[in-house]
Amino acid sequence: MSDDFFRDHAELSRRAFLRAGAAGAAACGLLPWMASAQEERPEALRRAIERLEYLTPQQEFRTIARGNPRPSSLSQKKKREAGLTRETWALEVIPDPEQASKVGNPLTKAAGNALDFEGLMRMARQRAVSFPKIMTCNNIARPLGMGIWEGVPLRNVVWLAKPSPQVRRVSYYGYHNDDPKQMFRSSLPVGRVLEDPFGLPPIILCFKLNGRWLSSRRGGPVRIVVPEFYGFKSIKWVTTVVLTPLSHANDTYAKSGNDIDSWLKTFAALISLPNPAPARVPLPVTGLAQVGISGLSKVQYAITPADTPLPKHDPLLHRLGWKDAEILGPPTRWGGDLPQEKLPTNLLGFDPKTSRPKSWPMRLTMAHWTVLVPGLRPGQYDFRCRSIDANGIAQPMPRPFQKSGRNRIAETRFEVRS
Ligand SMILES: Nc1nc2c(c(=O)[nH]1)N[C@H]1C(S)=C(S)[C@@H](COP(=O)(O)O)O[C@H]1N2
Ligand SMILES: [Mo]
Repeated sequence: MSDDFFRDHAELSRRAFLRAGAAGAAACGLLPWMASAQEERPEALRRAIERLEYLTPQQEFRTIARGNPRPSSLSQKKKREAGLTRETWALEVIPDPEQASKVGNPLTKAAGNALDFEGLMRMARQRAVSFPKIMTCNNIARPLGMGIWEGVPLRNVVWLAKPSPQVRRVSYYGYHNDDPKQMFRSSLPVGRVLEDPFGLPPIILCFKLNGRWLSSRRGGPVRIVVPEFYGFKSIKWVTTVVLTPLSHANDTYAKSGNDIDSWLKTFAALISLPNPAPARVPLPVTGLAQVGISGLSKVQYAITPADTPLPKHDPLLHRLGWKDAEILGPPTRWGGDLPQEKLPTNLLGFDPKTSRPKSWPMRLTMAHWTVLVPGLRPGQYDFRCRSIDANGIAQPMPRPFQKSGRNRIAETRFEVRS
């Protein structure tokens, strides 16, 4: 696990260095985080912070994909045949073949009125929305990537099909090698598709990520993106939307014991910590916090010598001696390989005049955090970090169940050498 952290970290720093060079960036006043705060930081911490990148370039997302072969690995010719290119993509919106159900105007390839990419782009001119969202698999301790997702609200396409008032859920799946056993399906209540509660962004048919066409590996040409859920609701290579009177979920992911109604949780993870670390020297530490549906008020850390017993009768580690880390504000350079390094305009949650977030940290995204740990004597130690959500609840509460989204308190063993 920690090996992965350090490898990711090393790759990030190399790329950041190649792209700008910290000195050059500083000279142009382009430091990634508020320069005034940065100037007051010790050199080592400043360098660790400068290596952080807020948005993840498409090709650096981690991929979770079923399918043999995976749709993204097909040849260009096969992709064209399968409708996995922008020129050949077509979306069907149909009644549920397994239920007695009707749709006023089904969109089908057979009838020649399936929605093609050009049709989607026509809708996009009027209706496209963009929002920041972190993509995380509920079974994995670290987010897969942080992106700005652009698309057309799914409801606009649902309305084209003239749903009957009996529709209760919208279920959808993607290309699966025409093999029913490989189908990976997800679903939502029809109300969530038609209306956005409490300022949530809409469910979208997504065609751009970080300002560029959605790549085949990320589920292009078009995937569903659901802002408030873990990754399994965001179906890639989407081909079919089913309007069903079924009153319950029929997600494929439920079959493997996953809690398919669980919103994104808040949790903290470590990015970098020197290991082995020099003795009696302050140590720069960086990390990220996923900001779930319950927001984020604090990130805390605790360091314990590896051989001391943990407090008794305290399974949630409330009494570990937690100290506050610093949550970093919004970056001034967003990373993510954005075209011209510019955020898309009309980004939900951002001020259109200044292109700055209206609030911070933003729910359903992430924030970086940092701390300079006072020098330690030689030995083995455990570093832990945890989040406190905006309701004041410490990780792993209020929903500690792993299959509802992994949020155990992260721990990393490290060594201090003289
Ligand atoms: N068609 C399809 N969509 C899919 C999947 C899949 O296997 N097939 N995996 C899902 C799961 S479990 C996750 S966590 C996310 C991962 O998205 P990413 O690969 O873009 O990071 O995609 C989701 N969408
Ligand atoms: Mo997943």
